[in-house]
Amino acid sequence: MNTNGYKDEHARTIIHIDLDCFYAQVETLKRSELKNVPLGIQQKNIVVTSNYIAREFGIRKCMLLTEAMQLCPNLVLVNGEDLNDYRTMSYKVTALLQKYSEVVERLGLDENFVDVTKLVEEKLRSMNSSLGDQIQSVTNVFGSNEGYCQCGCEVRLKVGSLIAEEMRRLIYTQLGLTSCAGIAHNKLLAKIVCSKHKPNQQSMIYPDNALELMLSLNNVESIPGIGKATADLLQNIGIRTIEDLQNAELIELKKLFDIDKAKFLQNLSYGIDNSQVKKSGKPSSIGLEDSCRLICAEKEVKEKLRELLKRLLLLVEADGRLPRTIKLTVRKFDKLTKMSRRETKQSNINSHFFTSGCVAEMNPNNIEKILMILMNMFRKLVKVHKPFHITLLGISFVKFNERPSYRNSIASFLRKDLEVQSIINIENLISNESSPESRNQSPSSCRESSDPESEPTPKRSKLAIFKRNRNFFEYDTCESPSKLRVQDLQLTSEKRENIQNIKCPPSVDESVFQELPLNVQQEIWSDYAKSEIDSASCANKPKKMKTGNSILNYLVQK
Ligand code: DCP
Ligand code: MG
Repeated sequence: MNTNGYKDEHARTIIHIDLDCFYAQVETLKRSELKNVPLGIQQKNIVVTSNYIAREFGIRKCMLLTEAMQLCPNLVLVNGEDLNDYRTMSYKVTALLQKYSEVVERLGLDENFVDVTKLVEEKLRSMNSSLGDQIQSVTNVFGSNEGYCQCGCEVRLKVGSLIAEEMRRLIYTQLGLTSCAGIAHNKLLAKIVCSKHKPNQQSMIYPDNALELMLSLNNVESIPGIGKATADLLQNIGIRTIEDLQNAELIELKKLFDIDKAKFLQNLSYGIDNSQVKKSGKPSSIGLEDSCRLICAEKEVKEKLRELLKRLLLLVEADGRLPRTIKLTVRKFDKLTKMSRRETKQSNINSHFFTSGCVAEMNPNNIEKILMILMNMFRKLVKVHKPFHITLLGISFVKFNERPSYRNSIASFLRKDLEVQSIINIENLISNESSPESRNQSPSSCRESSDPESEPTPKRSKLAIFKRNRNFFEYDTCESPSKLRVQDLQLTSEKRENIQNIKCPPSVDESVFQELPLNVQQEIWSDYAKSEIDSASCANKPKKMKTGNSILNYLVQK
């Protein structure tokens, strides 16, 4: 077996917990009359999830509302665009799991990995034999091999199963939620096996059935850790199935990925995953930003920043930590080139500004001092004595000190996780939108999109999001002379000859692209061209489109 020299260690015991039809369960807890009806959770024109009664009618996650209603005309719909209750419940679940191990990693809102290796060892020391019967009653065991591994993993996994059962019971009795669990010696297998028996069940896999489990998956994209972008790259060299990836020559994979990623991907196809369960912590930054109509005066900048800062301070208050670095983001619009560019600057900030812990009690002088720091940064980013045009302002706090009284306390943990808002844009954001890919990310250090805390945001069409986030579309109706009109943004006639060169980049939805104004199309195309040049200059690196914070980022099909 080609395992690229990695040893598949069985020393750990990992439990993956996934709540059943999460949003639907939370809504049912609020309204018990929903319990026995087919229930769909609606975001815009999509049913993001449904309870298991509805699933019997063929309703699937992220199905169009019209299609779902055709399948089940009696479907009861509840709007699920406000994620607050889901987020609160999600943190309660994680807090319960932390009773079993300090190593708990959140994945999205309803999944957690728990490394129970230590607990299993403790239990084993205090337990005596006859575990077999207990396991069989509660746990589905995946696979046809009954091989015997010398290292003792089988008994450890049995104890892990008992712990998983207890966890699920606790989640049910304390919070009223049913869940599934997967038990394995690594994260990858735990997550995959978890999905084998649903709902309200648990499944375990012994290491010698890993290959069988991997081969039960339809294609490489079904492997947690391989997203659409990687799957597309693999497909280009003819790798589609798990077997294809297992049998691929490393030299072929190295044409697409660096050597570590190439080995990592191939190992996944064998069920080998040495990545650790990473203890989830607080978000690394809390921020807000707002795409604004054209701002050309310092006074306007200050007012906008004041407004943003006030909102941001409420988020910081809810988070509970004391910020010590502040970052300003501006997007400058160049009237000549009709291009926009984001720039940032950061500065240390006195944590004592925030010690009151409550915005209402915060010394107004401190708010003014923070504003002064921001304006100083702004003047470093923008030559204010010359005409300038700003189309976006953002503030974030990026480093924190723990508030002493909250350190290690459950109360601290249950404070809201704010990174979602931090991902930025008051008007509403897409950067943290959980695509199936990001939900699929899981077990590795080689994630394609890196935020394990990411959670789904209400669904919205890409064009709608784009329109909402960019005020370009509103300029033609605005009356203020300071505001740019659409005509101002159009390409001048001399530049029109370049239009032929503007194409819709691959991965961008052509129909959306065609609806955009020419200047925006041009910006997208040039962002794409630049990302191509960047990646061409990094030989041997994976060719992943670097969209950063550009418009392109809004439109790339994930
Ligand atoms: N979700 C979403 N968009 C998706 C997938 C899920 O908004 N593409 C939301 C709704 C789900 C929640 O995230 O309730 C958790 O996702 P799961 O994939 O775990 O789905 P469920 O928990 O609803 O169902 P299951 O019982 O299959 O786990
Ligand atoms: Mg779930």
